[in-house]
Amino acid sequence: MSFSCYFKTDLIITSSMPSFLQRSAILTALAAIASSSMASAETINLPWCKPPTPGDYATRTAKEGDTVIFSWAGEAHNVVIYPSGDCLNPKDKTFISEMSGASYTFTADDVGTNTTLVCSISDHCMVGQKVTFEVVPADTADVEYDTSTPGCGDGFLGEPTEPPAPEPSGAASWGMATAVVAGLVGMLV
Ligand SMILES: [Cu+2]
Repeated sequence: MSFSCYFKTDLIITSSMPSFLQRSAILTALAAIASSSMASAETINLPWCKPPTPGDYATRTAKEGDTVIFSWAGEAHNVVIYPSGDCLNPKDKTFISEMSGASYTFTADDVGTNTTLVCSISDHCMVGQKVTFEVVPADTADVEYDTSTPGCGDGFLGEPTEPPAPEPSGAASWGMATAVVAGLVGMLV
């Protein structure tokens, strides 16, 4: 009686082990695929000015997880998200910063939308201190970045070469984690 019980338990263990190991192996492989298929996030350094002659920053593309850093010297500016894309309509605005080095990391919620950042000081937005990003998914390959400005110098991609450093932001890592989870769920379904 006791022998038969032991035998039965042994069978259950040996038959359930492989499926557990296979599951782990599949999940590990999926995680690797999800992370390798994601394009790496860019840091977009953008000089931020009131255009010397009225004009807008060209509408440009960024992907989820990318961070844009606005820098300026001298004249006071700020960075505020205007969901309306209209200088005269601040509805649901999000204040980012009034310090040079202001940064914003595009989130999963921004994907498929136009995210417009403006300077809300005086008439700055009205004369063109306003930039719109069309936000594409994090795994988009070959995004063409535009770091031009309407008259205050060209920006560049990569880490800032001098202070101020970007403000700490949890948005980048959160966006990254969301993308990995979303990728895994997509593959499992
Ligand atoms: Cu300004």
